Amino acid sequence: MRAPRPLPLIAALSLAACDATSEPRGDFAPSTTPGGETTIHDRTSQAYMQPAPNLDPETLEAHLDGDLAFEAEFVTRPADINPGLGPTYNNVGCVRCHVRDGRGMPAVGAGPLRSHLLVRVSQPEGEPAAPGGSVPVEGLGLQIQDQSIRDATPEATVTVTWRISTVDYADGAQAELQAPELSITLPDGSPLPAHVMTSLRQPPPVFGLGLLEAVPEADVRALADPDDADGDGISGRPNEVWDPEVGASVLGRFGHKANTSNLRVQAAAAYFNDMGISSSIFPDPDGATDIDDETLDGAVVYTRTLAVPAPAESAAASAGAEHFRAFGCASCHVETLVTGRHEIAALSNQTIHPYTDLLLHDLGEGLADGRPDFVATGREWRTPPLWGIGLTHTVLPYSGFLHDARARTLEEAILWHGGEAEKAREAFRTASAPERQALIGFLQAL
Ligand code: HEC
Ligand code: HEC
Ligand SMILES: [Ca+2]
Ligand SMILES: [Ca+2]
Ligand SMILES: [Ca+2]
Repeated sequence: MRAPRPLPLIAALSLAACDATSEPRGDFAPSTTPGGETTIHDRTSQAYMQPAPNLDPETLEAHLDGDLAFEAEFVTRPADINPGLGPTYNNVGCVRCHVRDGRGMPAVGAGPLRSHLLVRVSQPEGEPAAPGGSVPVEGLGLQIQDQSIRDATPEATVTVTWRISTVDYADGAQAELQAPELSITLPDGSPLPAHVMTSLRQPPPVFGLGLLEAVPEADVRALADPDDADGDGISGRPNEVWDPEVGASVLGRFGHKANTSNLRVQAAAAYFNDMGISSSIFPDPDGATDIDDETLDGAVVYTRTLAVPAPAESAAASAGAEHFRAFGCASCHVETLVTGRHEIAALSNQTIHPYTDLLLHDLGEGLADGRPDFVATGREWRTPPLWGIGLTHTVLPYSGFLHDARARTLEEAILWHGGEAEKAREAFRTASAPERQALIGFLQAL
């Protein structure tokens, strides 16, 4: 049974009242400025790679310098340019994984892990690497580096195979889902010990992130409802993560489990863990660093100041936006946030439409990785932003959705939702084909 929905009627009436020359957008159409004044109009494969149009000349220059840092490819020491790769690593440059500043490519079919994705590891018992954090695995740490420079050995070989299942829509149509199964072999040929917890992760897009960093902490915390006091089945809670610069636990915002506090720590961790590049935040054991703070801050300012693409003009998007709300998607994928003050003026006081609450939600057994990360349980994930998601396959064909890129389409991504999102998924699964199509049309217009 469907709840009565008076709002579409009003929308239809107000549309009917418009004269034929006015905008075809209804009340539910996605905002044309999802990134506030940082919004750009670009629906090409370059859409995620543009500087925010409202940067002052000095910040634009820093952004363009940062672009070079993001594109830099590191090599084995000694070398004149970009030395210090490894000894073990996952890939050689930021943009090698965040392809065109978007996602990476999942392994296609069975085979060795493409080095765009990476595997986090930890074990249940022992001394955490940071207060309240995960416990490193002997010989592997918290992440498997499956590549190495010539004088070193990759930590393991990772192979992905796909387990296929099917879901029936209420109208009899069927969808096929695939989930990754990891097979990990250590250099001596032995399998990973059974107590090691693993989590496959894909790189998320990196545009619009400075805006998410600029949302006041109190506003994020105000969206949390850890005990589901309002009884809508959706809780949502913040991750509390160790910040190595502050030396304290703070709100987590970035990464699939919101296990990182801000973009500076995120970039330093990416340099260190993904490429073996040490910096002032994560130096080598002897205190040496591969890059200086200027390079680190270049990559940081770059990921802070990438523009958000505006949605496509689409008649279908309006009806789909209505379903997005009616199905309960917007309870987690929160449509509107307002940024506070940020050191980059262009990011301050912007009304944005990221479709995220930056909170952790239990999405059920199907998506669970069983690997806790700070406060996040093995079933919890941070709501990812959905702005620009309709451009995913324009930017990189065959890239996937969800934390491990398992979903080949937006439909598959929705069908994997469970736990707190089970009601929303069921609303989608039991909707008519035209309603489902309208919702997908809305997401594709973003
Ligand atoms: C080996 C591939 C790889 C490389 C190289 C890499 N990343 Fe990432 N990046 C990832 C993955 C995977 C995640 C998600 C990590 C997680 O949630 O555990 C991520 C997450 C991020 C995020 C958080 C995005 C969000 O929405 O929460 C930022 C920012 C980021 N990377 C920036 C960088 C920068 C800057 C560099 C270069 C210094 C870089 N990355 C290099 C794979 C990579
Ligand atoms: C209870 C909170 C919640 C609700 C309700 C919810 N989602 Fe999500 N959504 C999430 C989380 C958390 C993830 C990330 C899961 C993962 O990566 O494994 C996600 C992932 C997604 C993704 C993939 C994003 C990406 O970048 O790969 C899409 C698309 C999506 N949701 C759409 C929807 C739609 C459409 C609805 C309504 C039918 C919905 N969601 C309802 C929390 C929610
Ligand atoms: Ca190094
Ligand atoms: Ca490691
Ligand atoms: Ca609630």
